[in-house]
Amino acid sequence: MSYRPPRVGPPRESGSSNTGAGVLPLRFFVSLALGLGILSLILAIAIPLSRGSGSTAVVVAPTPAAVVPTPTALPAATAAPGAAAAPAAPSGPVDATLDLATATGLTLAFAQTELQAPANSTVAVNFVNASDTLPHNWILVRGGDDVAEAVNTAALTSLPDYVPADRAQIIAASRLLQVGQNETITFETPEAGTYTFLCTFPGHYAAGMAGTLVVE
Ligand SMILES: [Cu+2]
Repeated sequence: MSYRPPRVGPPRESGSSNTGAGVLPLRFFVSLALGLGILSLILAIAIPLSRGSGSTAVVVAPTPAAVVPTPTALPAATAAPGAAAAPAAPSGPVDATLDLATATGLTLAFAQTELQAPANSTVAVNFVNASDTLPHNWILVRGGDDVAEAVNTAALTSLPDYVPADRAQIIAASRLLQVGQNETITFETPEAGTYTFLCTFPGHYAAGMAGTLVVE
């Protein structure tokens, strides 16, 4: 049996044996990374500059002005396409004056269901809402009950007076009169004939609030 003296020296551990060798690669990689960083920075500055100098490959972004829609002109407030404008009230002397009232209370009717007027004349209708409960209007149409029916339907959405914007079939119309209000409507009568007038407040014509103007 021979004697083997214990080993003297640094312990043989894998971690410590690599310490001395790892210093140089670490410094190498740090400086390499720094060098690459500086190089890429230079390239990042230099490449766009070279491309911008006379290169046709540069894509020009669309200008925002081409995308933003140009504002269109607002339509005139008084322009109602396809609608016949209300005729101007006659300014000359009145040839005939007619009194017209609604029924009182809740009755859906005119107090006068037949009026007479001369043809092609200036006529004034003194219209009174005699009801103490309901609003009413008065519309004279250019025809009979079929025309009145069409005007009444068109009036449903014609706030605030329930007078349609298209007045081609309307000879004369009051505004919507509230309880106790009155209005004088002056207009030119058409040629001889029988013309229907009605109230276009929703439901009133259907309940029979209508009459006739006999023009002679
Ligand atoms: Cu009415």
